[in-house]
Amino acid sequence: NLVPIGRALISVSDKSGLLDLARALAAQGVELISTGGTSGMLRTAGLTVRDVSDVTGFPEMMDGRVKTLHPNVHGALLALRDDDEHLLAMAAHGIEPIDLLIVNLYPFEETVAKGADHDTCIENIDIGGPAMIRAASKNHRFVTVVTDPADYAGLIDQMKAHDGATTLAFRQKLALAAYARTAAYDTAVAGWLSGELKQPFTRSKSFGGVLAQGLRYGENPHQAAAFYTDGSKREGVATAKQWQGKELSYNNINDTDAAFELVAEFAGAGPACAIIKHANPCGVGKAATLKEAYLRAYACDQTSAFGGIVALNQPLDAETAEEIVKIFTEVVIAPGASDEAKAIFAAKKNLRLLTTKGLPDPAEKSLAFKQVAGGFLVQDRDTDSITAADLKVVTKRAPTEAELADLMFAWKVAKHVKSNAIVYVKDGATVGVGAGQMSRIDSTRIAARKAGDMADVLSLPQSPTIGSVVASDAFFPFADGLLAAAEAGATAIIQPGGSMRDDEVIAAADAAGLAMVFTDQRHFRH
Ligand code: 93A
Repeated sequence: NLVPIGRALISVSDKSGLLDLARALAAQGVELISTGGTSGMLRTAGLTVRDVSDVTGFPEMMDGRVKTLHPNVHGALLALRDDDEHLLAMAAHGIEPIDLLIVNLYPFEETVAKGADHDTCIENIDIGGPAMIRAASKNHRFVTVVTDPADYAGLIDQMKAHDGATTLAFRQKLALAAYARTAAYDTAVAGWLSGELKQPFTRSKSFGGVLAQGLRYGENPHQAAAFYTDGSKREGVATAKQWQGKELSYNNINDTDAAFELVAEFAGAGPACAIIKHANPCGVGKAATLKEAYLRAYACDQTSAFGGIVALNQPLDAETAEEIVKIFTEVVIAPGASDEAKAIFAAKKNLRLLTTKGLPDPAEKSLAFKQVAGGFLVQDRDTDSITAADLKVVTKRAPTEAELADLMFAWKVAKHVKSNAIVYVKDGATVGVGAGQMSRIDSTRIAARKAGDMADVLSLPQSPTIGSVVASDAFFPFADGLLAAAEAGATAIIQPGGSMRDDEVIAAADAAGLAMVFTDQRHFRH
């Protein structure tokens, strides 16, 4: 898979590192072809270079709009070197192969950032550059393409190590970077034009992804919206098969995603179920059967579960389906469903059933985006998890085995609750969830109050938080939150630790006879 480099086309706007690169290529005996500005600079430095107009037989024209857009250039980049017809076409038309393309584009992004006028921005939309980059990238089996001066040194090292050739792995890596570059470039152009025309481009076919479906509306009816897939084919709402019911809405997709990502944390841990409303869990349970897991999740907050989204970590079976249809549920997602279960759902026209081939992998690395005015934030998805061995017991009393199992369960759930998150768990099911509050103590109290409300609904003799354990997604800044949890009847706590007042919080836990463990890991989610 080594391909030697005999001829290179260099056409760069950013001329940094150009001379060193060209000298190194010339020293390897590579023939250089260049566009106007680039060739001028190379010639001034004493290098031998052929003008692209000599290759195309046309002058650069129309203010440089047409320089390299010619079959003698594109044929030279695209021809398959092991295809007889391609070789014959090259011979018939006098096309000489180009093995290396060095291009960086007109500085469109920088021109816009400088506040240039409309016509200047238009003139800085590079056409020939991206065309060549895409051609060379497509043919990376034979052609090497470099789109970033930061890769010049690596290219020269590669050629020195392989007697003037490059490896397929190297060309593949550069081709990926090249397509990412042209994609980002065109996205920048679309973004600028969208601003110029004061028109959003929500429904464009490609928007950092592929248009999967135009949506009736967004979070609210006055917002236009669409659903894009990112090409990753990750198991989840984007790749699920819908069996029945009307089209998913924007909020359905968002909630279904939250539900399935949460229940995926319990892969291999026996049957588990999560019920979601407004992207937060209103109940999560595991049990010996899926039906029991659903009922335990439902029992946490029956009021909120109405019209919710149900996610299961195992294929939907008939007995669970029978339970689910007893109340109004918007969506059920599971890694499969039995024919009997499908038949039970078929009678419920408004219930959507989605099935996948498996569960998403909570440890799979990918990126998460969040928009802010004028830009967006990018971060790794929160893929961290812990085992019991990572926990540090900080109180005099260590958790019992039963408490430990519930603490681990609560911690997994808390990761999927909007901050400030407080989760009470008893015997493998949530009994109180406090989500999205600005103060941790409010989340602690709200969760306990909701648990008390459910005790009334279910005519329980006492609040289910009595004898429960509690997870907090971030440290307790003061002892008050912890004391509120103890007051609600919790006996053990899991939290990251790391507060300035940890000593105070630990002392309060000891005084209340609580067991507390630190995870040294935080799970904010906003
Ligand atoms: O105006 S273009 O889109 N038309 C072309 O045919 C073309 N070919 C290369 N711009 C074109 N380029 C770009 O010119 C390259 O992408 C590079 O950014 C720039 C280098 O021009 P020069 O060598 O004259 O400085």
